[in-house]
Amino acid sequence: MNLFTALRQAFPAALDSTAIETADGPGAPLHYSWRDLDRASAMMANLLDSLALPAGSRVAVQVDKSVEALVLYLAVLRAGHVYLPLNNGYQSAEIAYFIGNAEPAVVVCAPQNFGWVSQIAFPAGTKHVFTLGDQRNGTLLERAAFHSDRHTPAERRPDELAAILYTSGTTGRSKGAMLTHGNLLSNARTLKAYWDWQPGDVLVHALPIFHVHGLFVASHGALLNGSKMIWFSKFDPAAVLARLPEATVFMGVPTLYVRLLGERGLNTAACKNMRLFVSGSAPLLIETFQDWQQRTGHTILERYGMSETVMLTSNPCRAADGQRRGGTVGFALPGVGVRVVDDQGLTLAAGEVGHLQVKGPNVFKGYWRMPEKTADEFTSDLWFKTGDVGKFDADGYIHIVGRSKDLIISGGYNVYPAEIESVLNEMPGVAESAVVGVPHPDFGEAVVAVVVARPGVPAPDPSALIATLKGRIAAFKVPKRVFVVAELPRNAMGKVQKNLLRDEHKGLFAG
Ligand code: MLC
Ligand code: AMP
Repeated sequence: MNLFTALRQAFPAALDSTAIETADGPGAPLHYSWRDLDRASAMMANLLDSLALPAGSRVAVQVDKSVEALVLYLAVLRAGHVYLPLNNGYQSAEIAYFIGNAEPAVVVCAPQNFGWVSQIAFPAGTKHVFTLGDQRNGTLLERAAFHSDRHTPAERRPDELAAILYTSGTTGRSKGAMLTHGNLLSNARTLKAYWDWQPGDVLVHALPIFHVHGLFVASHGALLNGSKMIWFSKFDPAAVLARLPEATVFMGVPTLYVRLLGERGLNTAACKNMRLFVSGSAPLLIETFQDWQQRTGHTILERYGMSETVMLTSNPCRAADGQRRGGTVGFALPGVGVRVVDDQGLTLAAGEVGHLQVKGPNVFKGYWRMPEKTADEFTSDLWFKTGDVGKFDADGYIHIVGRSKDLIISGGYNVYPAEIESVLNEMPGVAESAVVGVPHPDFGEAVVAVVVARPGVPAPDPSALIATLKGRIAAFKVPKRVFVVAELPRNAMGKVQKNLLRDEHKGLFAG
């Protein structure tokens, strides 16, 4: 079934009740009814239909968060195309790669970016570039206004593509994880049941909608339950706190919890109607888990997932299913298989640390146009290698203790050291570089670069390197600090010993 059809069927009978209330942005509060979501997505889907796009066309979207951006996602599903969300921090070289690789038939960008985005997209073969602003403006809405507000959703089989999410690999080049209607719908239904979504639940939505967490876990959760969302275009801890008393469910990356804990008004009264706080995308520190319990009386439910798999494991929601334990990501979700194996692929016993591998209806179809990479990431018996390292404890709870992939997670965003190193290595004055993640009180991990100066030329200036990087890669990837050294520590095999660099700089952001 088309995922949109399943979501649409879950809309409440009272179509004129509020589906989304904006909490910030121009004109807030704006109330969007379920009927508005249905009609607006129909108009956009009709616009897409009118373009007579080939089957399986990708629609790449890099826009600021808005309700209309969510409607566009629904419209792409509805029309049966493949949604390709892009972080709005990406710069032109990053966008050029995604457009070149995915070859989208349609690109939607922010109005202020139309000039440079269209200069990338049209030569790459994209036929249509629309704009969508965060003030209900842009050519997408202007054009959609001419179309009917009725639309029959395209039939889609569960194994047909619904979305492609780009996620990087060890090589630093991003791979498009192909997610099907079946992947997304099965996961959304599993979470609806496991997290015990209730009639009357209200979700505070404060995450970006270009990644799994905000787009799928949070939005699908509310839509599939017919639940109202209080919609933030940007996370602001004080503003979110002010709306918690009206809400029952909140989802965030650990940084959001850390920042909310920084608000003096965070207490049991502010959370009196809350039913569920969910954390994921990065490890939640046990201190944050405990401080939250103390301040609010609520136990955060930590879960674990990936772009390639949507959600994999979760701490229990209902008391009958068990206790929520800090420092763990709970149990495999119903229908999901998780195993821990050693380097040879042999399954390990509880307590033993190894590679996490997973299986289930939620596991993606493969990387876009990269069959070899896809084959590399699956075992011969078709378990997906997550690149995460963990263990089961004696009670069956899963703990993530590290990663075998060289990845930094900063404020819930993934940063691939290899990508940053390759950009740094091309800069004048830089002979080579090593990028590591070190503990950061706000972002969990912060990106730090260590560079070796090229002999015979003036040593590069760290702040100049940072400034140059800001023009080339998304700001969240830019190292917070750069150190210039004479040489990188290497082992006998000549491999850079990143553990020594991490150790050396671990106290950089302490306190
Ligand atoms: C912003 N900055 C960051 C950053 N976010 N730096 C490092 N890491 C981050 N995550 C930098 C900006 O570049 C800028 O730097 C400065 O901080 C202020 O920018 P801002 O835009 O004002 O930041 P802010 O709005 O405060 O954003 C912080 C944040 C945001 C935590 C709210 O990063 C965020 O929404 N994170 C959530 C990411 C997420 O949804 N992840 C889910 C992935 S899905 P400068 O130098 O320019 O001033 C996934 C699967 C799963 O992983 O399991 O869910
Ligand atoms: P992404 O590629 O953005 O989907 O990020 C997925 C990665 O985020 C996983 O492979 C994990 O390394 C990490 N991750 C997600 N949730 C958690 C969690 N609760 N604890 C630790 N790591 C997590």
